[in-house]
Amino acid sequence: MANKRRLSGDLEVEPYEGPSGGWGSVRSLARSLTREHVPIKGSRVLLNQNKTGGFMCVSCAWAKPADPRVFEFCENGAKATTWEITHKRVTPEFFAARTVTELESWDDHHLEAAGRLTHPMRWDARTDKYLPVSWEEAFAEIGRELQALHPDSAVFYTSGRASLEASFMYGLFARAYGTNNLPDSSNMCHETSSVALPESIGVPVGTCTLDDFYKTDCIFFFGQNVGTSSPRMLHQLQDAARRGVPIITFNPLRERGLEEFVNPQAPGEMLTDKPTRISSQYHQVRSGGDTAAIMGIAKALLAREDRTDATNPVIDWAFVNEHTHGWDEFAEAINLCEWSEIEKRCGLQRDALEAAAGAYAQANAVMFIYGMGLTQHEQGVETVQTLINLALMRGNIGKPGAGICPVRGHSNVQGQRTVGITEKPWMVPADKIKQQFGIEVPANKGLTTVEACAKVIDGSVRAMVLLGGNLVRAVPEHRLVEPAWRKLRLTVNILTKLNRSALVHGEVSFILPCLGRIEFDEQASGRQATAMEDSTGCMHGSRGQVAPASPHLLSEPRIIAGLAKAAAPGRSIIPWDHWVADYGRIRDAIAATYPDIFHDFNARLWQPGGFHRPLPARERQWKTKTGKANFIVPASLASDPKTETRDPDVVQLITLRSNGQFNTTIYSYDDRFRGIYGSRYVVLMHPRDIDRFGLKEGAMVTLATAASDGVTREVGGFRVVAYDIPPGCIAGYYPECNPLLPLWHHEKKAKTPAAKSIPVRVKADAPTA
Ligand SMILES: Nc1nc2c(c(=O)[nH]1)N[C@H]1C(S)=C(S)[C@@H](COP(=O)(O)OP(=O)(O)OC[C@H]3O[C@@H](n4cnc5c(=O)[nH]c(N)nc54)[C@H](O)[C@@H]3O)O[C@H]1N2
Ligand SMILES: Nc1nc2c(c(=O)[nH]1)N[C@H]1C(S)=C(S)[C@@H](COP(=O)(O)OP(=O)(O)OC[C@H]3O[C@@H](n4cnc5c(=O)[nH]c(N)nc54)[C@H](O)[C@@H]3O)O[C@H]1N2
Ligand SMILES: [Mo]
Repeated sequence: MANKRRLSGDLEVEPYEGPSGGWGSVRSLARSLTREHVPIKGSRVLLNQNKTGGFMCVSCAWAKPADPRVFEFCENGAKATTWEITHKRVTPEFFAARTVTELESWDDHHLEAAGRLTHPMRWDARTDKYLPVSWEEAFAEIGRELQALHPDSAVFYTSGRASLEASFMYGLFARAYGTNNLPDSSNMCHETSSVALPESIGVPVGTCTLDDFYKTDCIFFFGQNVGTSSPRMLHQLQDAARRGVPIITFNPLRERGLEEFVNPQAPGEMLTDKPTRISSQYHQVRSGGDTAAIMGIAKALLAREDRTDATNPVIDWAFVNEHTHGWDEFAEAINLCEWSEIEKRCGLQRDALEAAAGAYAQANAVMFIYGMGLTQHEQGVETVQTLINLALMRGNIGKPGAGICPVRGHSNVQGQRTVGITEKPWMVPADKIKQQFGIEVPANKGLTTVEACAKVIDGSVRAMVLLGGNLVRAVPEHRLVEPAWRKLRLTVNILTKLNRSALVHGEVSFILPCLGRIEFDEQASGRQATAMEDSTGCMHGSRGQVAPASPHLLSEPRIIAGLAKAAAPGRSIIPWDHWVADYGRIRDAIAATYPDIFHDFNARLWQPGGFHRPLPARERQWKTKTGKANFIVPASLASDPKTETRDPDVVQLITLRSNGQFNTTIYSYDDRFRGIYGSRYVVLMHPRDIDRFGLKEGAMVTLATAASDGVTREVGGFRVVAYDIPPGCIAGYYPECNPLLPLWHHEKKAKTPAAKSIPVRVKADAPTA
């Protein structure tokens, strides 16, 4: 699949042979600075990115070191910064010139590229336009609308960017109003981890910190695209690789960031352009084949154990005996797995899995890193738990250089859960909330994202309040969700930029524009800071750096206070305005509610490198039902048993992010590391499948979901691109492929949409004359 090919007017494909990082990322950064018209100021702001006293990146949640580099940001973090501090504006005049129906024809890129929202707006039915409204009127009307509804028919969604302070207030507001309907982006993301990890090891988050990268002997890397999704981690991976640490990767696609890296901040490296290899073994597992692959590695380990003498065991018996529960059942399950079945399910050969087991057996301290490739499957919880089983076999939880490391997405998605954004009332300290804030936490469980969509479709949800994000685009089943969304009574979008969720609106609809994290946030007591938790359970403070995009913007805490006072008056004893005047008071309230994690919050926030939450599993204390770390036997070797089919015409569609996007924010139509330029309407396919389906590269195809529930799910206009991907698996981009994802195709327990394995058929489009 060599060489540059032009496959249509827009689409060009040229396999990317370079490393991740390197000159390519410097050029890409320069382009985004120019495009957003922020050359000088932008580059100064970047110096304060992810530094103590500076601001925390609005892109991914990867850990921020205590001793940062001069430039502690990556190409994608810089893109996110320039995207937020752009000089382009979406003003009342912008809206006056266009109806909402007209704006609906704009794509995701053009909507956000129009710039920052400047004024609160209310949709006007007569003209089909958003018209300016005062903040007071907006709060009062939203308050009246919400008060007229049953609280459980309103949903309060959060995207994972909102700060600890805003998230804490938002959770209290929803509960004071009377509902636990607090889904968040995590419901589409690492909710799988939030369910899997507590059952296995008694903590809801990963156990690794940055320090472990410097002590580890081996890294297993499953289903995470580091070069695009968390590029700053490449520094730690590069350091490990240079020490000779094996990095063993499982991913259906050969992602460049997992192959080679040149540190764009190391002048020597840039001059010689000599990349560091990242993965030492690369296993192109079939989508959904990870449980089988991990069971194969476990089987190979057990076989080694049988061959070695008792003085040098492969299994860490001391750990297994003292710290774990369920070994016998797990060992029996391993013995019952046939190699032929394992190979068929994961598409990898036995000797490949034995090689992975060999590296594992030789390493003393091993880290297990994973992302959406494991979580977004029907049985993702079991896959994650099987991975933990593998870690437990050699005592790799709770020792330096070892542990489990789910790589979280949004910059504070982990923290939101920590401070009470959850639909599960038993996850919050109801007694403390009652006592301190006079709020009765409703007893009934609220809605997850998928459940909320189902209830929008059946009409029982009437109001959607979105604290950030672009829910209409991010969820599955667009064809059913969008028309139902338009029948909502109330939609409220608290946003920085215009997106589709503000256009697909209810009878009463508001856009409430807020400050971004990079902007100064002035309140009565002066300039405010906020806090967030990174992927390694570490809290950091963040201070704005630039003047707000418009004088009419309010901060998220202030907007939440406005909504709470209007929609839930007298339902709490929270002094909302007093809190907003000084966010330190919100942090004191967080500390009083969650003292184990946040004691002395204000004092500790500005320590270099932040402060870590306590994690009992790191100390080998197991807060599980058995009081031990649990081996949990997966029910099936397949990660997607329900939708698996023997029909050879049905392939598994993986929905991917490109290097030119942050979720539904589409910076550009290019995906440099995959060599795809100019269009996102592509489907990556193995050449054998292209032949088998009688297609040619560049052919236009329609994808149709293979499901027999009477709903037609089709998207056309994709160009076929020949790609190194396992036969039987194809890949396309999220969110363009989301109409193909049935709402019911989700993780069994966690309800995370199974976006990495959608069963589809490929049909050639009739050639246009
Ligand atoms: N630039 C950028 N950064 C981001 C984001 C972004 O959109 N753009 N999004 C943020 C968010 S919210 C999140 S959650 C994270 C997401 O970051 P990731 O976890 O990296 O998510 P994806 O890019 O969706 O896909 C992950 C990888 O899983 C692989 N994969 C797919 N199916 C399987 C499978 O069955 N098994 C295995 N082993 N691998 C599989 C894919 O090939 C891909 O490389 O990134 C965050 N950071
Ligand atoms: N098929 C498929 N679907 C997926 C996924 C997948 O891999 N495949 N991934 C899932 C995952 S992991 C996630 S996390 C979700 C993402 O779902 P969301 O978090 O809902 O979506 P984003 O695209 O991150 O939201 C972007 C919007 O956030 C707003 N915004 C940006 N900054 C701020 C801010 O500071 N404050 C406020 N209030 N608003 C702000 C902007 O207006 C922007 O338009 O999508 C999920 N959907
Ligand atoms: Mo995510």
